[in-house]
Amino acid sequence: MALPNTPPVDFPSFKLVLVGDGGTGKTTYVKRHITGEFEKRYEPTIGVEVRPLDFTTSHGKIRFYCWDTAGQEKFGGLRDGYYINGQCAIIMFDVTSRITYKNVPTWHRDISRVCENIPVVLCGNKVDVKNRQVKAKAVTYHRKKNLQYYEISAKSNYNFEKPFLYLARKLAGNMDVKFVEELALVPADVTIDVAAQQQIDKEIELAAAIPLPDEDDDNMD
Ligand SMILES: Nc1nc2c(ncn2[C@@H]2O[C@H](COP(=O)(O)OP(=O)(O)O)[C@@H](O)[C@H]2O)c(=O)[nH]1
Ligand SMILES: [Mg+2]
Repeated sequence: MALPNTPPVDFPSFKLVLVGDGGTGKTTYVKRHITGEFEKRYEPTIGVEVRPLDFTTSHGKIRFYCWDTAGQEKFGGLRDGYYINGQCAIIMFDVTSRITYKNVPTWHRDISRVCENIPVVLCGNKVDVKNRQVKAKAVTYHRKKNLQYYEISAKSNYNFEKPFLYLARKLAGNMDVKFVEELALVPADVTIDVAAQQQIDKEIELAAAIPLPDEDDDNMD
């Protein structure tokens, strides 16, 4: 999976499809990785920016070609060409905006329609914002669909590497894979209360052990 006009690399590389409502922070997130910013390519035919994000793992290097829209998602779904040959995906919502979480099932359905059974991470972004609207315990969709969930803050780099590490492990079929080098990230624009957020992360872990209610009253298919 190489980019047009880009020499292929001699280590494993994967197309990563990044989706979610407009304004949730997708572009901000993928721009944090400094080398990806230098090597991005704009694909005018489908109107996407593709950034190669490299990580060094305990099992060698891995590259994610991160596909990011030019804002078309604000006008509805994305064309199939965006998803075709996608090997992994991130669905982003904004914890300060309930509607962006409500739309997660639609994004997941769109991915699943084109990409068969690929690893998907759900990200709740902007956890640096004090007055969040989607509480951690209200986030249950990933449990019904067997996705991984992380709370992140693109602006503070909080948990930046977690989604990529999960996907790298899934794609390698080895949950022992680790990242072994410090990442070059854009310096944080905001700081978060790490202790408070770690408490929330702990609550998410505990909630994961509690069975989900049977009734399906939230319209999530
Ligand atoms: N507070 C906060 N704002 C963010 C964060 N990530 C993105 N934003 C802001 O959200 C807005 C939309 O971000 P953008 O990356 O363009 O979203 P996209 O439409 O999903 O690509 C911008 O004003 C960003 O500065 C974050 O982690 N925290
Ligand atoms: Mg964007």
